[in-house]
Amino acid sequence: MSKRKAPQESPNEGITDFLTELANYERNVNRAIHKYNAYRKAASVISRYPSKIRSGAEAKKLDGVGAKIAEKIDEFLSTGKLRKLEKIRQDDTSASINLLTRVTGIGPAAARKFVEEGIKTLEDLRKIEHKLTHHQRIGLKYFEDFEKRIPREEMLQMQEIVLKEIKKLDPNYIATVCGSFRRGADSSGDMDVLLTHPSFTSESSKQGVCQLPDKEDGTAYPHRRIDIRLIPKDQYYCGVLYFTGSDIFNKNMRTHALEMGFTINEYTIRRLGVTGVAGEALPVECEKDIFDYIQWKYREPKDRSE
Ligand code: DCP
Ligand code: MN
Ligand code: MG
Repeated sequence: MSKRKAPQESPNEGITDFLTELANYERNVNRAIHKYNAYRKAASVISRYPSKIRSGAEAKKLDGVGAKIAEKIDEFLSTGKLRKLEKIRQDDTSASINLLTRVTGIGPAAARKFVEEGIKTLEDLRKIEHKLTHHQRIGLKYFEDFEKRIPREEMLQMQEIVLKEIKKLDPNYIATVCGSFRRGADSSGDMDVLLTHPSFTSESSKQGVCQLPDKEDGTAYPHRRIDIRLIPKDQYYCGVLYFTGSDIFNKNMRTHALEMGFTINEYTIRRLGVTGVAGEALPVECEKDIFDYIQWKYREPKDRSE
């Protein structure tokens, strides 16, 4: 998974930027996932609003913008900043936790633990490399490269190479590049590859690095992050659906599923009994099967931003 979201062109970029910063703060520092989701949702709906927002009240008409966020928008529009964010930025612990979570493989819990141990910078991390997981070590080594977005053109080249290598290992592999790439994004934070094989029954996940051969003018490409997940065949399409996202789309789809009496996760779709207990995993042969169970019209990956 990637930590950098694609920048979105919008007349309300100032607002969506501060909402995203608040969202990350809630997730990384407070581990308040509901607040994180609320800010993300508000940022997402505002980023698609076509005209410049003039007041909190105007924003509040949008689904996902409540009174508290409207108030912050008013403060931002009249003063050009937010006191809450200014304070957060000045707080040493928050700033350190935020920095460390930018290393892939370091989540909010690990970041807090490091900071409490006095490990606050990338330099500090390098000194305790032996204590890091393999994933974290890769994240630290390629910190700058991994923050760069990957243009679609490069994703296409990487896809060709990765799929060819996989087929070479065994032509029976089934692989799909999911994530923002599958949704048609112009650029991606990483490459999310889902892999299955008719004979595989247990899941595993690997963090890889790839670098395209140098460009014709001799300059080198940055190192890119590849998330490869091996998934049992019977769970493959629930995995493809989940890892195609977006995360907001996934959340909406799950909410609808619950209303229809189903529970969906990255592995299975199951029917909920009257007592709320989930039954056996239902058979799934393609993504559309999952939409059909919950009586939702099929949506192409490019139409799954929310
Ligand atoms: N996902 C999710 N909930 C999360 C994290 C991920 O539903 N908390 C799903 C939806 C994402 C997919 O996994 O689309 C891949 O995760 P990424 O973080 O790689 O997100 P994207 O590929 O969508 O964006 P990016 O281009 O930034 O990598
Ligand atoms: Mn990813
Ligand atoms: Mg991705």
